[in-house]
Amino acid sequence: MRLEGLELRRVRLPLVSPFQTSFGTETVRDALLIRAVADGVEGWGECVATTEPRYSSEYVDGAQQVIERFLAPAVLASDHLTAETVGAVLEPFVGHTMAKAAVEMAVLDLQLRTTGTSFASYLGAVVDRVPSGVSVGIQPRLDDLVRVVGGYLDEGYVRIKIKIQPGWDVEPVRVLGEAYGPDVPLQVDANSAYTLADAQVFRDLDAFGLLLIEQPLYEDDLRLHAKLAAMVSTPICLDESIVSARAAADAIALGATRVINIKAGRVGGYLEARRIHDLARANGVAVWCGGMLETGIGRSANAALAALPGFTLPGDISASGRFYEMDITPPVVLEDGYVAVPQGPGLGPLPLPDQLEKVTASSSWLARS
Ligand code: SMG
Ligand code: MG
Repeated sequence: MRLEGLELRRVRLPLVSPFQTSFGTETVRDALLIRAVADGVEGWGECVATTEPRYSSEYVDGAQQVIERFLAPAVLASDHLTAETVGAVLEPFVGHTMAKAAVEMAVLDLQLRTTGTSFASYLGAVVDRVPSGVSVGIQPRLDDLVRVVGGYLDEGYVRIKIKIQPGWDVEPVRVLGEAYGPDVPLQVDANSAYTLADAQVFRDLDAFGLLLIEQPLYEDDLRLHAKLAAMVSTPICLDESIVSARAAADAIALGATRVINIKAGRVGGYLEARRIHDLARANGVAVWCGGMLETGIGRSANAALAALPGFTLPGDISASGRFYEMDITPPVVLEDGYVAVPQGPGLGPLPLPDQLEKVTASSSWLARS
């Protein structure tokens, strides 16, 4: 294909409640969307970069700028662009995986819509619905946590993940076990808030039969994750550390991870995400699909990714209502604890123009020159 242009659109969606992690509190999702146009067809991508560079080094203003200055001109200059070649076209630019993933995603959606193919069939999805887990932020008090988790269990979520940080770790897990029993699938996510000197915290968590401990240590320290993994019985799962299939291969070889959280945005796109899935599966490493507070665009695409056979644990693919009063697409909903895998052409439903307009903060058009 030859792209006519790319629209970069910034949207601001207020969250239904503040989302606190070990690195900060989000109250609004400031997201960058990309609309790619060719031959009268459009495709949509969503950048998962956050407002501030706290989850990782990328942030949404920076992602927008690197797209405007470098990535968009590169893909717009290509005469034979396909979703499968975007990665190679953008390869000369180092890093910026979230920005690259958003560009590839828009081109992929456009290609799938042009050929009338669903993302699920393109990927080789093996199920038509995926189990839905929910990520629960750090709460002001333990009784708030019990109440909030109870609400999600009532809604039907099949797995609970709680955010932890030093001082909010063993106690919240113990209290949830007391409130809801040992059978509720539970996992924790530290977002790199600990050091190896905190190993005792994780040894103490071993008593609770958690599904996994997500990203306890620094993003760039596979060696220490391998050390910690050898000290505890609960599986260590890496999120931030896995920025590519190469990083995944290293982490697996080092024994740093028994489970991988796959986020297409973090690893440079859905095609790299599938490569990580394939690699993990070949090595007997379980994967699950992470979330970045996506709108219905990214959320729907994640549901299709999670329908691949190696995704054996529930993902952070919750209903739109977990974060948003009103999504920009028809809402992603929970049915008996599952989210449906979109079956129509493209990555999922298109944004609803009225709802999109309401939350748009700015937009710009980058034309082919
Ligand atoms: O989309 O359900 C979601 C959020 C899941 O906890 C979630 N994501 O480290 O896994 C993670 C965090 C990153 C959130 S960045 C604000
Ligand atoms: Mg995480």
